[in-house]
Amino acid sequence: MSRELVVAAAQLGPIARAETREEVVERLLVLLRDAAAQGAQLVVYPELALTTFFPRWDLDDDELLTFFEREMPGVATQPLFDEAARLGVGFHLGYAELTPDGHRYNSAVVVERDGSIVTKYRKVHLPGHEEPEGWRPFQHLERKHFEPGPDGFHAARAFGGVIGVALCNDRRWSETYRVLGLQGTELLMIGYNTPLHYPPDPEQDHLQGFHNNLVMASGAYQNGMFVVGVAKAGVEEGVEMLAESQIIAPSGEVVAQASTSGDELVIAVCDLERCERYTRTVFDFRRYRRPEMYGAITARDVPSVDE
Ligand code: CDT
Repeated sequence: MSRELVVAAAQLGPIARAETREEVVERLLVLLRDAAAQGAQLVVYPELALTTFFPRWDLDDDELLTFFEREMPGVATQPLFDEAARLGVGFHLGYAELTPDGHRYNSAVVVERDGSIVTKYRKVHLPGHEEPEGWRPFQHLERKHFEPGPDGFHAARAFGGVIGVALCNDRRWSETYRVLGLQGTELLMIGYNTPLHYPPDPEQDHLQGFHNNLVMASGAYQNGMFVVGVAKAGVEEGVEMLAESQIIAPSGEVVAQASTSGDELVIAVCDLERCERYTRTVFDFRRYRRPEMYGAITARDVPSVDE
């Protein structure tokens, strides 16, 4: 028996600071129609897919808020929702969310093939720094511009399986995959914006692609799930961003990968039944896990080895 879902990772090339929402949505629509023509049932766009990666600047409140969505869908994004429903294709969309009471989150929604929102996720692990640091060639002010997501990781039933969402830096933390794996997640979507240059330790620069695959492939294998990693890539406002969008099977193998750093579809048939090959065998959580041994993972203070 198989349970096949055709998934398209819709990698985006750079988005300019001055690019309008309407212009970006037009690019998203081109990818959506192309994906639908190739049989995709789910199109996964990256993190902050409607704007440039604005945390690279220290912005005043007026300009900062121009990068946020007050509604989802809103006027500019409604055409994407309408066209996806018309085509019978679902999608994942990362965006900056401004709530009615003024909270700012780095968020994503997953929309089913009938146009209904299945789940909304607010990024848990915010990387970078709280205040501008003049020595950096560019900033990474996610910790200034966003609040950490308060809702945690929640799997949802959709697309004939169990899906989960994480965003960018979340993919470097094994807890992300395990918390979702424990809920039975079969397909995890992870949009990312990853500069190739890491100012605190440039020795890591040449390893960005290696680390990207390392964490997502390990997470896929150790939790028996498909992982769809989708980049906003290319040279965006002078900063080179990692491409290498990829779809990874529960075996940890890459089944499809981007070969450019621009707008590109990466498509794979994901048979969600393949997850059980791992979750019923080597990673049968109920049978083999020893949670009573893992208290340090959720304890706030852990005694050091000398205490
Ligand atoms: N967007 C995002 O989370 N990017 C980070 C960059 C490295 S930390 C400054 C990432 O983990 O890819």
